[in-house]
Amino acid sequence: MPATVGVLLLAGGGWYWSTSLVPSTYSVMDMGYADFGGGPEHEHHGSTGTSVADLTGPATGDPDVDVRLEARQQAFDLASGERVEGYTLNGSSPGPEIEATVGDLVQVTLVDVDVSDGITLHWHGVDVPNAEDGVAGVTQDAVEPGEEHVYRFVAEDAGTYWYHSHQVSHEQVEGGLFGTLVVRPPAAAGDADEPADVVAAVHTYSGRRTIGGRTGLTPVLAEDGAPVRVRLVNTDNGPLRAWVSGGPYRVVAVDGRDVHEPTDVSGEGVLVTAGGRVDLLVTAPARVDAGAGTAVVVGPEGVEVPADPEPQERVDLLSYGGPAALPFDPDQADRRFEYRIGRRIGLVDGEPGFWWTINGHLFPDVPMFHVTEGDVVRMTISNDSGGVHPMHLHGHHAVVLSRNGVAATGSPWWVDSLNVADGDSYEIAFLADNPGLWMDHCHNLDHAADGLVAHLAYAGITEPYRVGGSHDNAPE
Ligand SMILES: [Cu+2]
Repeated sequence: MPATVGVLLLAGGGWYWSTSLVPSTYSVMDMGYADFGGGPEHEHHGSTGTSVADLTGPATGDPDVDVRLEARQQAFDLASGERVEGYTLNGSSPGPEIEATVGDLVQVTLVDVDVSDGITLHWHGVDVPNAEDGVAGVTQDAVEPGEEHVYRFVAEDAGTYWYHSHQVSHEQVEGGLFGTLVVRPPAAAGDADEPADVVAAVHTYSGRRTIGGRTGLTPVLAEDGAPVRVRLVNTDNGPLRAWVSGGPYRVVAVDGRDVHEPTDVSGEGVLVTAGGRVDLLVTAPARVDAGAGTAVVVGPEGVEVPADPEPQERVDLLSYGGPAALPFDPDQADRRFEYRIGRRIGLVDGEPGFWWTINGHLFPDVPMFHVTEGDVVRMTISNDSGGVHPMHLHGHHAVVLSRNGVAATGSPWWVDSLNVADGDSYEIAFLADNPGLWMDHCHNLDHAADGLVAHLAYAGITEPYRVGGSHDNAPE
């Protein structure tokens, strides 16, 4: 090969290599390229405007729920006794179950006792004000050992939620730095007619599937014939397939939003998106299996409910339940975005690999979705990457309009976490009603760490935080 050609090739390769590098510290506002979704364009590197740091919950007022969570990196015993290496909150994983009633001011003081990478807490599915969202380098700095951070927000929507670290999240969440949050409607507080209620957070610790940190069976006492609400929370990276034995059941809520006119289900299981929640209403005696030998068994003391084999079919939320009016008109969309997930060979941060792409682009050269407060936004999320991607937009709930061209006909299907299987294409819509800077990423946290991350930015927002930097902020 002539020397000049070799030099040119080397120079070309060097250019690709250097443009793939991720700076050691940067503002996510400067990532990638602006995408205005066909709507009005605005200044998108604004130095004036409202700072993310100022978009807090109520600064004053006595909290109705006041929790202090101390995070440690340690070996600990699961509720079922097995010893694992990971992270705890107040000495256990999952951390404490936080309970609130709609309208409550929730205050959580997060203390990093000895987690050397630093920590945060993200309120998954709770559409909190931006500064309470708990994303290191985006909405706050990571909380370092010896430091604490106070989160304050009003619990506005009843439902099943969870909280987890959003600093080095692919390690910390898998290692157990999470817990659940349940917000109940005011009428339910102390109402004897309300069904019994159990939270079933499914998590795999070092290869051990658990419910509430327990391998095997989790008994829940209930009289024969009593309705029981089982709140499934999928805290793992992959989709959870659950099913019910012992009689028909109903899917009464998805991602913290009630299903309208749910109907009885038999012979079908449910899929819970990674990061997502599905609330089931079962009648005792019943058994809810979450795979790998884990199950919640509901009934009188000592009851045994044989497990049916896992059904082949699963409830299709596209057509389940009855339709209801939406709070906005998706046909009057102000912006339309595409979030097309693929995979190709290339360089990310100088490393050759077979990387996820967004609209054909590799991290960090990915779209920044820009909106203005009040916009009705449509987004098509499609996946041709060979993997499953649980897509999670922070700070908003979106309604599913269609899958693979088939329009939704059931209850409005609201999601904060949507399982997008390989080959699938979903159209969703949401109202841009929560100003700030929000992650819009894959909740298979290993995929996020590999660059399947974009952001939604509102006009007029400024970003004081930096990924990297002196706090080593590393949200993924
Ligand atoms: Cu993914």
